[in-house]
Amino acid sequence: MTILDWKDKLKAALLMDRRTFLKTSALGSAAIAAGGLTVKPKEAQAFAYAPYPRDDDLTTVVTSCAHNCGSRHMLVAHKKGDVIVRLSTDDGRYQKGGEVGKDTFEEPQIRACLRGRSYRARLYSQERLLYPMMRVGQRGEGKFKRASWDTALDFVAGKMEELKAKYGPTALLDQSYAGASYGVLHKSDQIEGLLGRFLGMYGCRTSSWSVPSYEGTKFSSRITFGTIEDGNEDDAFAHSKLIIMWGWNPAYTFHGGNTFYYMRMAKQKGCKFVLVDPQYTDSAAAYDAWWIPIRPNTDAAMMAGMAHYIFTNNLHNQEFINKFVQGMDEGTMPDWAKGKENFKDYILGKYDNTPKTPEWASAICGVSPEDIKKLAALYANTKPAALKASWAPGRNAYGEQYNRMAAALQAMTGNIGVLGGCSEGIGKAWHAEGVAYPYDEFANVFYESIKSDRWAHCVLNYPNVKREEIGLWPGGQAGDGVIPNIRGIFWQGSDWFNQLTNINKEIEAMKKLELVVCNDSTITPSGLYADVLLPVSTHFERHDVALPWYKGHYYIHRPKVIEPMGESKTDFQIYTELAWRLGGEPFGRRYNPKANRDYFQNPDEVDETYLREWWEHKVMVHQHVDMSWEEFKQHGVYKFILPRPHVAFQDNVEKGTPWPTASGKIEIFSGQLAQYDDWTKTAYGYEIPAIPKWVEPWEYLGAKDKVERHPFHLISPHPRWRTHSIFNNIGWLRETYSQEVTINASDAKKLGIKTGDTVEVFNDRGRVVVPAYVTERCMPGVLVIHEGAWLDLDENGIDRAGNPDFLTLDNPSPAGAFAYNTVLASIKKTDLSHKPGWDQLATSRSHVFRRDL
Ligand SMILES: Nc1nc2c(c(=O)[nH]1)N[C@H]1C(S)=C(S)[C@@H](COP(=O)(O)OP(=O)(O)OC[C@H]3O[C@@H](n4cnc5c(=O)[nH]c(N)nc54)[C@H](O)[C@@H]3O)O[C@H]1N2
Ligand SMILES: Nc1nc2c(c(=O)[nH]1)N[C@H]1C(S)=C(S)[C@@H](COP(=O)(O)OP(=O)(O)OC[C@H]3O[C@@H](n4cnc5c(=O)[nH]c(N)nc54)[C@H](O)[C@@H]3O)O[C@H]1N2
Ligand code: SF4
Ligand SMILES: [Mo]
Repeated sequence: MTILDWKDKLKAALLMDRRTFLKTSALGSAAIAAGGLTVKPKEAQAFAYAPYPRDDDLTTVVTSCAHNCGSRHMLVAHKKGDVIVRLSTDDGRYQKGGEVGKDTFEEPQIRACLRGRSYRARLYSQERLLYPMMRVGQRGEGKFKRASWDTALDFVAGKMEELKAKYGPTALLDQSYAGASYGVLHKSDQIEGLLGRFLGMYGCRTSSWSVPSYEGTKFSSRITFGTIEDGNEDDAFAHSKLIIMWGWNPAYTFHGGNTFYYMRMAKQKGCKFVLVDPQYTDSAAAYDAWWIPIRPNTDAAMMAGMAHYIFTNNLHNQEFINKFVQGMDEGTMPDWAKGKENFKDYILGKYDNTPKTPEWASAICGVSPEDIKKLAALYANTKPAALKASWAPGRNAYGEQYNRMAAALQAMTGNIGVLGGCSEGIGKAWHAEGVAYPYDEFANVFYESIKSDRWAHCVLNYPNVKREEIGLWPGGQAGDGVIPNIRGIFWQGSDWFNQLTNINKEIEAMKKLELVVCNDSTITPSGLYADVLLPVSTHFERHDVALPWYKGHYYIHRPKVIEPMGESKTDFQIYTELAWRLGGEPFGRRYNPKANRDYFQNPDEVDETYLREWWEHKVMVHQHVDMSWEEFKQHGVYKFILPRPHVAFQDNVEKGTPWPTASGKIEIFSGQLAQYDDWTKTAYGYEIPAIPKWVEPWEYLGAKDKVERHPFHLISPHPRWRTHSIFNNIGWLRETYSQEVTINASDAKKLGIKTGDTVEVFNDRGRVVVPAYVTERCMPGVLVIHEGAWLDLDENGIDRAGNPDFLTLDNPSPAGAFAYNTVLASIKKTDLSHKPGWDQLATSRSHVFRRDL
């Protein structure tokens, strides 16, 4: 069927009575376009009814929003028949004892943000994947043909067998990620996810060990505190007298559902706010913060300057240091390491004759010595004070040094383990019961594991790859030091092709692969590069329980609100069915012990059993919850009332509980790092100092020779209007922003650039085209482009959408940090045009995509 035929059908449909048309149009169009159907798709009624239904015509279902977004808020679906007609959010009445308007300090509402409230537009979007699709054009071209589930799964299973037999147990790369990890059952992610369990059990899996968000920060938390649970719950912020937002913009990038609310409580009680960031953010505006613009990637140097001021003015808390810290100074070094470097002597310049004075730091970070001293004094003298060292400044070359340096400041001022202080770091707080399916010896089995964004390097250079180049995890099951021979990629809950570093290198590596499988509910940029697209039902179309994202102490029930759209299935259904196909009943049952073969058709009962058992055996027993599963399902939300605000390490400080490190102390001097002799045999690959130090990043404004070539430092924070790449295609949100590059007014003036001009931002790795936004809110020498735009290449390989990952570096920072914010680039006006998103092309794109080729 041609597009013309399709248009005729559409015209005819428009003449039908509106209700009948709506029943057949949204999915029907795809069905018609696909032509010659063998399986009758479920009729979907997507859009609004006429007349618009009154509230009492609608059924109300409490559920939650989803994805890797910084929080977990309530959504309330109002539906008629099988259609969600509108979405609302918490208004106080959905918790036990709740009523409309109830919103207390202990139990604030969990109200959705602008993205969550737009979710209906995503659910019913033009880019929604409804049927299995198989590639007919080149990778990246976006030409697919609809296939039956049988054909698609047979193809995938056949290829898996072939690749495993030919290339061994490392041939398939697991690139699942956190798109779906905040539910207890339908999970994606590298460790607990459904894909990892499936490929590991199958006996062919290279896993990806580093997380884009905070691998450097994670390293720092583990090395320093022995745990990533170094966070407070949000309400602790209300007790701070000083909050330093270091590379943190909670007005955009939530790290908890009600953080902003509690920070407002603090403000009302007179808390002072500081922002250390190359940009003046909306958070700074909201709290009237003192803005300290800093050159990107120089945070560890500025913090060293603060430490120098604090030590030399005797503002540190020596009692806290002596009791709880290892290696802060000579007196707190362990006996076995007496001759080794300690932190204070490094700061005072004993080892390199360079005292890390505020003046020394100022030359690197661009902040005046006076401001460094003033902030150091303010932080050391205000009690309690929260230095919230966020992740973005650690998403850099040697980013872990920034977080370790922050931990040193938090420790020397005694702001750890006290209400109103802060030891984050990673900031994971309250412990949730996270997994409802078997998490046993088969979970997270891998044959080799590499640093996630080095896959392209590994594929392009195989077999001439050194283990340290890819961060090879020691002791892989395929043999220690075996370089994985990657021939296929699986994406689940990840749009990593669009989101990892140095996309042009990925495009090259893609050409060498023999199998690319993408499970998603939406057509994504990664999907365009896949061989097989498997349509996944969203969290509105399956049964689960939602978990908070790092902070928050509640569970939200996620019932199946509507039937799965088109022929979509859950990831669990897909991998269970593949397991049966690959290994018959033994594999099928081992993978999903509660399911029979018919799980692919009817998952509801099995899913309910997993969830109920999780609630009854884990939540009710381990967390002493007395609400029954049935009652929970009725309420939709369970909130824990904590006996006191959750503050990390409070027991360590108040009761002397040891930290989970080898020494039982906060390790500013890391015993573990001090003892490695061959770094190439560690996953880090290269040396990491045993104490926090300023280490020059590969690219930054202080790298004189490189700056001559590309004079701007580009950072790429997370957008308010998207969760990474998710929601990029939502018209409502699109109306509120444009993907643009932010540039300082004086820089723009020199280059003749005005707001709205189309510019090219480029370096040796790639080129992107975006409109410019000229402002004083970004410091000179710095450019800002938000991550997550859906790549859209022109015929010369230039990205017209403005995805900064065409410019980022994939070099491995030793501790595993992704170096997203370590980028030098140039900017110039251009005649090329910017494409503000596929949404503008959505209709035509989905016709091309779905038509019968
Ligand atoms: N709306 C929204 N919220 C989200 C997400 C999302 O996609 N959208 N994603 C979630 C996820 S997965 C993550 S990992 C977190 C990320 O959370 P963060 O890492 O905290 O967030 P970013 O937005 O990357 O950056 C925060 C601030 O750091 C600044 N910054 C960048 N580089 C530097 C630097 O070198 N030094 C200093 N001092 N500041 C710097 C930026 O200008 C920005 O204002 O957010 C979560 N929350
Ligand atoms: N330049 C730059 N790039 C960055 C960053 C940066 O700061 N700068 N930040 C990085 C960070 S911190 C992160 S976390 C990554 C995020 O990178 P990704 O995790 O790749 O980003 P998302 O856009 O969240 O993609 C998740 C995908 O999962 C899909 N999905 C959601 N639910 C399900 C489900 O149930 N099943 C399946 N199969 N799929 C589902 C969504 O539709 C979406 O396509 O981006 C990184 N990229
Ligand atoms: S913060 Fe996240 S969970 Fe909350 S409404 Fe926004 S997108 Fe949804
Ligand atoms: Mo992230």
